[in-house]
Amino acid sequence: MESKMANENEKGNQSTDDWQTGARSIPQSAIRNPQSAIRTLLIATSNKGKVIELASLLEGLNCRVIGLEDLSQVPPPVEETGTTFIDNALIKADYYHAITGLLTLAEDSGLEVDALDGRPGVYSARYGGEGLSSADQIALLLEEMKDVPEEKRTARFVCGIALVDAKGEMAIRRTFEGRCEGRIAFTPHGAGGFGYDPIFIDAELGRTFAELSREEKSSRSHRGMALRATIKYLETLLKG
Ligand code: ITT
Repeated sequence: MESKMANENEKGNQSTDDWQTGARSIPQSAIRNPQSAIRTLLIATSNKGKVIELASLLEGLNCRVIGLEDLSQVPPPVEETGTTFIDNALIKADYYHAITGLLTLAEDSGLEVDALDGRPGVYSARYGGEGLSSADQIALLLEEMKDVPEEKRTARFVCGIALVDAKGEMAIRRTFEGRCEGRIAFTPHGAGGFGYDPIFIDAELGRTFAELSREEKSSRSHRGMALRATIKYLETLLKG
């Protein structure tokens, strides 16, 4: 497993009073008091495909998992200005933690294609311009790759996860990374997953991510790998 962990420094300082969570999710006291907020985990992503994959793997944890939609006011997205997946995951986790005061998990991920010098990389969500559908992005990528032979179609999915929290005066900032090697198909295959899944062929299984069951994808994927390392850390954090 190629996961790594890093300790970081201080947290953001935006007021937690500006934002509230919906009645069905967290009591107000949980937001304003970091001690009681420790057992609510905010998954800070607006990508529904990610939420489905993350939530099912986090089920066994001794905490309440909520998403951005459980906040009564969903904060506007933060600009992802980092040059690495880890940088961007930290930007998002810091931002949503500063707003809510909750233990926050954010994730940044994408596809690195060797024949395109690592593109779309951290720009995977915005590849081809803001608002393009996944189907359009796939068509664009296949067009860019149309003259690239099979042996040069190597690629990988990379996922950076950041966990941010505060325990009393102590700031917690941890990061985890996962990778999955594969290659870009000539045409899309499969109906599962999301994003670039229909054109990413897993190097070991020889099928696209969109052809895998949810369990198979989790066991192989960049996100599953990074999340398993995150969960190990969370199990200790939530005990203490
Ligand atoms: P948040 O920032 O709200 O989490 P986002 O979709 O903008 O959502 P990213 O900036 O991390 O997320 O972009 C990741 C993009 O990379 C995502 O939109 C997909 O196009 C692609 N991607 C990441 N993981 C993937 C996966 O498992 N399968 C297919 N495509 C994936």
